[in-house]
Amino acid sequence: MPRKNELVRKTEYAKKPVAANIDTIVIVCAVEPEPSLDLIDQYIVAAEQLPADAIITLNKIDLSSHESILKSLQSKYGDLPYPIITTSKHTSTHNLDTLTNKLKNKTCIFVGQSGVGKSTLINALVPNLDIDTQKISDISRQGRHTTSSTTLYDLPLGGELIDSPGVREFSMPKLDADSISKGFVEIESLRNECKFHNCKHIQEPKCAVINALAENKINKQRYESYLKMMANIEEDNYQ
Ligand SMILES: Nc1nc2c(ncn2[C@@H]2O[C@H](COP(=O)(O)OP(=O)(O)OP(=O)(O)O)[C@@H](O)[C@H]2O)c(=O)[nH]1
Ligand SMILES: [Mg+2]
Ligand SMILES: [Zn+2]
Repeated sequence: MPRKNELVRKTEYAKKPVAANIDTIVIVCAVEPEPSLDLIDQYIVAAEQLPADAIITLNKIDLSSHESILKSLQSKYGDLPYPIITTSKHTSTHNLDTLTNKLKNKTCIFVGQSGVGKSTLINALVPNLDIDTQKISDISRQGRHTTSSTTLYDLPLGGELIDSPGVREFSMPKLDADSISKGFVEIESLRNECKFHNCKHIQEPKCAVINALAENKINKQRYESYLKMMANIEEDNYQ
């Protein structure tokens, strides 16, 4: 059947479609294992490219130290069009209604590091489900890659939730500079103010993004993620 979009992951040997016809990417982070901010930015770029909405959930907020992690997420993403929803399996109804409202009648994929609680959240949202979940390792404090395949479940109120295996890093297939900058909406929104229409916002003169950065109007970590992703394409081009 024709697909309106396709989320693709790059493995060592091939491009691998993960899911198709996605409306929303739910980027699940947790207090533990601690979020990888680079990974969140990569998923946001993927969402903008599909295109699909992105929601960030900070799970396990029953754990102490959740405040500083929430603060850092808010300072990085608070001004961007990606809602941040806090959740926890230990405060039974905690924000699950808010999440359900955003997900209903949509096809949503849950993505993120292993052990953040993707499967646990889906178990809580879909009655009578019993997807396998597993405690994170006591030693490494990382997940154990419990979910090994991508599976779609129906949401009772309408819509579909897709559980996916946790990733160490999400490797997107090679992207061109244009797709990367489109994935950083705050950078893209300044493009028309740069001197050069094809500005890459790296070292060009009269670049509105570099100016905005100096005035703290763009988050520095986001800009650094942007540079890292841009550097990867440059490297690929040389190979
Ligand atoms: N304290 C706490 N633990 C949670 C919460 N949500 C999930 N967990 C625990 O975190 C561990 C990992 O949860 P999973 O649902 O298996 O995580 P996952 O993201 O599906 O992991 P993979 O399938 O490996 O990608 C389990 O022991 C869960 O019980 C939460 O809100 N609070
Ligand atoms: Mg899982
Ligand atoms: Zn620029």
